[in-house]
Amino acid sequence: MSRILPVGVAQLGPIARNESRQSVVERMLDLLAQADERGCQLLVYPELALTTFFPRWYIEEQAEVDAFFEHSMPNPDVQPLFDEAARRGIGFHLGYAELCEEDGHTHRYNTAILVSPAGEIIGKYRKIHLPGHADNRPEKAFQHLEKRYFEIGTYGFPVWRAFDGILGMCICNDRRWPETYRVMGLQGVEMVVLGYNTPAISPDSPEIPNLQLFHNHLSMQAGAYQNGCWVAAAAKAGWEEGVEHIGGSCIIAPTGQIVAQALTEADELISYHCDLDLGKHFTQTTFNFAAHRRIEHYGLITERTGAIPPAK
Ligand code: ING
Repeated sequence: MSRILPVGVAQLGPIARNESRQSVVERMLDLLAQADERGCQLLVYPELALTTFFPRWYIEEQAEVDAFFEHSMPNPDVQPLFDEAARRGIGFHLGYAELCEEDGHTHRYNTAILVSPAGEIIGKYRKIHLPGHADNRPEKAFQHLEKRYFEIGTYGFPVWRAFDGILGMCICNDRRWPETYRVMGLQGVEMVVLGYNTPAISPDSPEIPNLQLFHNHLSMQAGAYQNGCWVAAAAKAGWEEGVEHIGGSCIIAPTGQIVAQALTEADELISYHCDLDLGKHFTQTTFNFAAHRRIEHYGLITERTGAIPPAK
């Protein structure tokens, strides 16, 4: 008997800098209601889903920066989402900026949580691959300052037994790195859920136009196929504070095929009834790690950070 998990992906359109969390949560509740009508048991919201993508700006005042962070989770702004999701018996993934006090210090992470249908936080992930730069580059049309605002995640890439399967999380740029999926694949992950905020034109390579949507799907389709897992990815999309973010929210099967994809750059729900046993066609054959991997030849992957070409 296959384990079918009905999954929804809630793409969000632009969030203005001055849009309140209450307004965003209202939009999220509308997508939750749509997901319920489709029988979804899990709903995936984007990265940094509660505010505008503030790392596009160089902000000097720490108090101004910290206004984009959640100082506790849940909190009064998001409690209506937790309550309504639990009332409907739907679990969800939520990305947000986490400010926390740990070991006597304040820390800030780009974080995502997995919440059970009963409204309990099952797991937390903190973004590891922080793109962009920490220094101010005012000459750029827009910046990407995640290295300024967030610390590197502290949890690695864990997975959790939940929703009758094995689920993992990553965040945005993490999805471009094969190591992300493989570390979870080596823990038997059956579905990776994630959110992203991706400018349509990369500020670092504007000369490469029109490839962001292709690279977005390429990375996740490869990760899904090579690890025999589902990928459910929610974009924050559209023209947000003068920067166009790609949409392309999608659900990808362990075959690597996109089985559902958003059509717009606005708030939009996509969904699919995911067979969590589908991955076995690959993890028990082509990608039977135990039978085929040769770790004695992979040492450079963890011994070396940057590429070192041969001397001559
Ligand atoms: N955003 C982008 C992402 O990885 C980026 C950063 C854009 C990297 C384009 C490379 C090319 O999708 C976040 N938030 O990581």
